[in-house]
Amino acid sequence: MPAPHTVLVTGATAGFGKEIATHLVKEGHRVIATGRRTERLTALHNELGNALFPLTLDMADKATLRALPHSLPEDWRNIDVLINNAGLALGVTPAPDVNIDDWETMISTNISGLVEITQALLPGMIERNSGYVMSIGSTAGHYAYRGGNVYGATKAFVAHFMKNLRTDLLGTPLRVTTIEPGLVGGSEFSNVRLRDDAKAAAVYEGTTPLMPADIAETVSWLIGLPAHMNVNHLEIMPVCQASGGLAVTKKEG
Ligand code: NDP
Ligand code: 8X3
Repeated sequence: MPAPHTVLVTGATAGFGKEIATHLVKEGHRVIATGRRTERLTALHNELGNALFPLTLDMADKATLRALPHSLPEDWRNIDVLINNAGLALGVTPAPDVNIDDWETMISTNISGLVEITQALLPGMIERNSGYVMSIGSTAGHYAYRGGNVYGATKAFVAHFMKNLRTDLLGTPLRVTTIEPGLVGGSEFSNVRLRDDAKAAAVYEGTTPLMPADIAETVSWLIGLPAHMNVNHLEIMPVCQASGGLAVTKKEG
């Protein structure tokens, strides 16, 4: 895939997505930046200029997702790279006490929205014989932890959907990758999840977490790899993090 590319980044109003969009525009790519918060997309457009196309898009809006890319201006329709980044965790409440609406929101955003937009863009990529689908999974999709319940399961879905997609696309030049980060600060992820800014800040206290710029750098590196190379999945943690082993409960006395 020769540069520059047309890249669609979901969830570009904050965190990883905003950093990825900014990084890629500065590298000379054209970026469609999406999210629900229009004012943030407008600000990004004002900052980065016409190499960025702001598109207000709710990942729960299936009809709009299905109409892509034909609903875009003609010179933005040939999308080379899809970055499935939009997503969220809501709560760390153990399953019996959880608000089921939070589970539904995570499923509709992290799974349903992701599969809708991916399917909508694949025919064009196949027709042009060129394309890259990259999704942001999570270490939470591999390692179970208390309160991770549906969030972790949505990310396990993302990783496996991407593996199956790659199998379906074998014989085409399309590339498929899941990036699976661990602890990343500098985004709104924990503020959204914990609904409490002080608790969110405490998650990162005393750590040197990954930052959105690290994820953007990784995305850029992946896009620039030779066309015959496919990284299937890439797990990334900060040095201060490792998996924690299994839990055991013991009888008292
Ligand atoms: P942020 O909360 O900072 O950003 C999330 C982005 O997703 C926002 O731009 C938000 O836009 C968008 N989004 C959420 N819901 C919707 C929706 N219904 N429709 C459209 N856009 C939506 O989080 P991060 O940048 O940290 O997270 C980005 C991705 O990385 C997520 O998928 C997350 O699960 C994953 N991840 C995060 C890690 C971390 O530690 N931070 C680690 C591993 C993975 P808006 O609200 O404007 O719609
Ligand atoms: C975010 C990483 O460990 O907070 O996906 O679930 S974690």
